Amino acid sequence: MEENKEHYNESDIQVLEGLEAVRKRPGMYIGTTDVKGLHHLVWEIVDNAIDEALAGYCDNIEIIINKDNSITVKDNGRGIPTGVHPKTGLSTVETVYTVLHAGGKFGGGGYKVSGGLHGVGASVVNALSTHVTVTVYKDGHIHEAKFENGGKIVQKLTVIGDCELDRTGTIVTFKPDPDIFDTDIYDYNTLMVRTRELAFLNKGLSLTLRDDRDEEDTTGETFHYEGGISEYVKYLNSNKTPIQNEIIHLEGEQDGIMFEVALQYNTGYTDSVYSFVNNINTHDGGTHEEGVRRALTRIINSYARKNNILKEKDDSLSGEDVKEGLTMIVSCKHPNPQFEGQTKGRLGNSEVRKLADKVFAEGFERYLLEHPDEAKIIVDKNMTAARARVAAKKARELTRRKSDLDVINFGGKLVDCKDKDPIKCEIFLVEGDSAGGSAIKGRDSMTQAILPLRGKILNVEKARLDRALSNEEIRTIITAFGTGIGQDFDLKKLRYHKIIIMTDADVDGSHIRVLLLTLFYRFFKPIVEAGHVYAAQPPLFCIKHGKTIKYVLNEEERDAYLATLNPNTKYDILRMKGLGEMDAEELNETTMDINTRVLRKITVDDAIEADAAFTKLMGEEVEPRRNFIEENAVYAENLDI
Ligand code: 28F
Repeated sequence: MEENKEHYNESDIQVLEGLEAVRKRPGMYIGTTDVKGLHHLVWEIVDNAIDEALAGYCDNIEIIINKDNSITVKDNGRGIPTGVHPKTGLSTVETVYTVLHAGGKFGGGGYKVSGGLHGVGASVVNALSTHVTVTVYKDGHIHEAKFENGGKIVQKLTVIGDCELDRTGTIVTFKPDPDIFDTDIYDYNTLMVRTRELAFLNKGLSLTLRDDRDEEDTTGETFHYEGGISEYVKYLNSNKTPIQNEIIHLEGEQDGIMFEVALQYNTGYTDSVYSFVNNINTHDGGTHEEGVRRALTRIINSYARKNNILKEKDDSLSGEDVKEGLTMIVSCKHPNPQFEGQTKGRLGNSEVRKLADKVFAEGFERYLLEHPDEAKIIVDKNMTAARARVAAKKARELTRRKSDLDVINFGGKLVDCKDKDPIKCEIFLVEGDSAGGSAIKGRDSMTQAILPLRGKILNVEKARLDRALSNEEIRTIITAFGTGIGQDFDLKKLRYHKIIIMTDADVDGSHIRVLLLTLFYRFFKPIVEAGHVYAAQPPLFCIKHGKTIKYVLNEEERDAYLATLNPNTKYDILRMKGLGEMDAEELNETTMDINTRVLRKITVDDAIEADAAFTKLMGEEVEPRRNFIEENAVYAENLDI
């Protein structure tokens, strides 16, 4: 200890202990150390650049994925201050990059308006990286500091050159530590989707993403939206048919709280409403969203009554009725947001409800008065939705009564399993009768239920709830799941914890799978979100080799297996045609047996992207659907069971 004192002073030790704590428990600071955590590091750095933009000093941010999967972020802001920080005695650059929570504790003036879920900043990125370089252009000089090995400074902030006096900004390069993260490979699409979202949410700001691992990417993609969230709505409605010409965009400010909302109705039946606070998606809504929804319902009702569209005897339109076909983005920038709920995905500040209500009510009422034709189209749509709601309620009651009576007895379609413990039970939704037959014979009757799908699955993207509920296949699925639907939905009642879609590995199979996923996503979203939905992966090839039979999923696996065989053996490769051609034993062994099968978990990492993907795939446009391929964003990850 005595010796150390010659090299380290008190604050050095505190710094090292702080960064060491981050390395010991990275999850506490960035949530996870999987691929999600890896990407999280990028946003921690980008957020600092966005704060500089929100402060009004930066309008251009670049993100570069370097060849070695390190990341460079550049901005044209004022540059991190280079002088000595009064509280630490270190340069401000070093302070920001080594002192935990420096942004909050040491930051004077202004407020952090952006910031990820954890908002832990640059020092955490430094702690979890093998190399970090910070370059600041400021006061005619280029300043640089370097850190290695989890945030240890190896080059104090030094002037390494000169630049034009008016050139300012910050450049940060970091390489995530492979000892910390499960993977060190960045996914372009993941970074692109969020980069684009940040551009939508911060109008006027240019964000460029470039992938230097890709020889062909020389310029990168630049995202810049003068219209901000209006353009987000336009993007989300791009494969839908809007029923208004314009996008309504309203904004207001009070006591440093900025609130804005953009919306446009379309001919569809689902709603796409997303809300954000300080650029963070508030999945569970909150006061900003509530204020808007309340005002929307109130203003539409009063307009409909005043214009005698709703008669005195008619019931008022409900919140459900006015959201059908609504695409809306709500965005709030708040200096002191209170995030509530288990996942902190809900805004709690009550003053925002009032502000949102006021801004929305005034602006929307004026819009309806100034656009009588469109007002009529909107209210007519709401009225139709109300009638459908009543019809759907009746249909739902039918399914419910059926499920209450007897789950085994619905048309003899479902072949249920004996065990009743949902955790152990699986249901296979099987394409076609013949595969259904093999699956019934080949299953483990204790835990595996089979539901053969005979008829066509209705495309729920193009049908309202009441019509969907009159579809036989859909009714059977709802009854089998046991959860109910719509307002009655209850995840706890799910009868099978694995819902396995078993379709052929061809285009028709993909189509059926997408129809089912659309149904699940639109009507049973919590089931998908909770990770209960899987796709079975029937093999594409069967390799017979002497007495050995090997099934493989794709060409790569086939070639890899063949490479292991003695080149002098005479083997047979059979291309498997379809589930229906396998007998019960084969189907069991290749696709159903929990010991040998490979399942793919269907995940919804990004609800907004999944929403856009389903609209594209299943909406009016034919072309995107035809182009549907396996590698869709909706099937985010592989999972072996
Ligand atoms: C590539 C990542 O990190 N950009 C940043 C600034 C600008 C200032 C600043 C940052 C002051 C007290 C902390 C400049 N001039 N991009 C970035 N640009 N941080 S980070 O200040 C740091 C705070 O403690 C800045 C005047 N005020 C602020």
